[in-house]
Amino acid sequence: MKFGYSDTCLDHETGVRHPESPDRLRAIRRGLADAHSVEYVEADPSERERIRAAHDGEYIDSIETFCDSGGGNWDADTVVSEGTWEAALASAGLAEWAAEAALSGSDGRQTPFSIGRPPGHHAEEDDAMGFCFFNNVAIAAQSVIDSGEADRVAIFDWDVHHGNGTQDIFYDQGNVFYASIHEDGLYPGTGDVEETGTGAGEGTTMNLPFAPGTTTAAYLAALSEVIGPAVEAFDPDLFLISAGFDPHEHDPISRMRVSTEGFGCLAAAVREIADDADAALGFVLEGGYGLDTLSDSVRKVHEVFDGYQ
Ligand code: OKS
Ligand code: ZN
Repeated sequence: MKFGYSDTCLDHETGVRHPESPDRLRAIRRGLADAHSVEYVEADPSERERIRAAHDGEYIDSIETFCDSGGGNWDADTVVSEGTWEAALASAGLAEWAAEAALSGSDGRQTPFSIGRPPGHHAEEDDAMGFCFFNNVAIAAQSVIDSGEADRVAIFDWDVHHGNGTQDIFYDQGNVFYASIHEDGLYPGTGDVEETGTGAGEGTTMNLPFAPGTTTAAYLAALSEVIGPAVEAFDPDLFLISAGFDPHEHDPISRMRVSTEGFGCLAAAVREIADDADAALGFVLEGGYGLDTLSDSVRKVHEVFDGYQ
């Protein structure tokens, strides 16, 4: 696979006991070190204009000012350092790259995977939360729509947490479909089955909250029976995966039970959906906090595309 990566994403410092650490990216790269066909692409950071595709201008300014002042706690979970501003722009830029690379992927059709941090799916139009500042996947989706590279984008979020930010940003839009499987009762508490969109977006949001302890098999059944048919009916040009690895059975902050092999199965399932929908496919990293489980699982996704060794 082609991995979007930038050292600048390491400059978002969260402190010694924070699970969303720069070591996550180092672990992923270590895990891929002896795999074939790994290519790293350092995409440009997002332009402020592109961040505006998903965020309020005053909010963007307030993040910049907070970083310039040295940072601190935005909320109890969401920590800012001086390097957060550049890292957040880099992370959004990598997601934009993934969307664009997927859509222009006639050259060998290498599936792009953006491994940026900070993650994005909790970030609202005008607020940071849950370790997220800019909603990387939303910026990527709206940017390729704004540029005319895509008319319709589907997003499937397999992170263990509900992507409240992504859902809200697109809640009233008919050109972006958002589907999430998440652990019921976990942070941030949104993502009820009854949240289905509004106005032009009615029916373009789909939430499947699953009980703690759910295994890979249930995820695969949901993909083949519910999410796959809905994505195919939506008929997107681009299918983006908000790929969090925190539903892993050994992740420290969730109780879901997807195995390392299981993430390979999820990757194969979304590839099949993209193929059936005739849509380009790209992955964008969200959460995942066990360093070994994260790196093993990303490697497993890579192997589904580029062969087992
Ligand atoms: C509440 C716990 C905060 C959890 C943040 C979740 C981050 C994440 N004190 N989102 O996908 O992985
Ligand atoms: Zn998560």
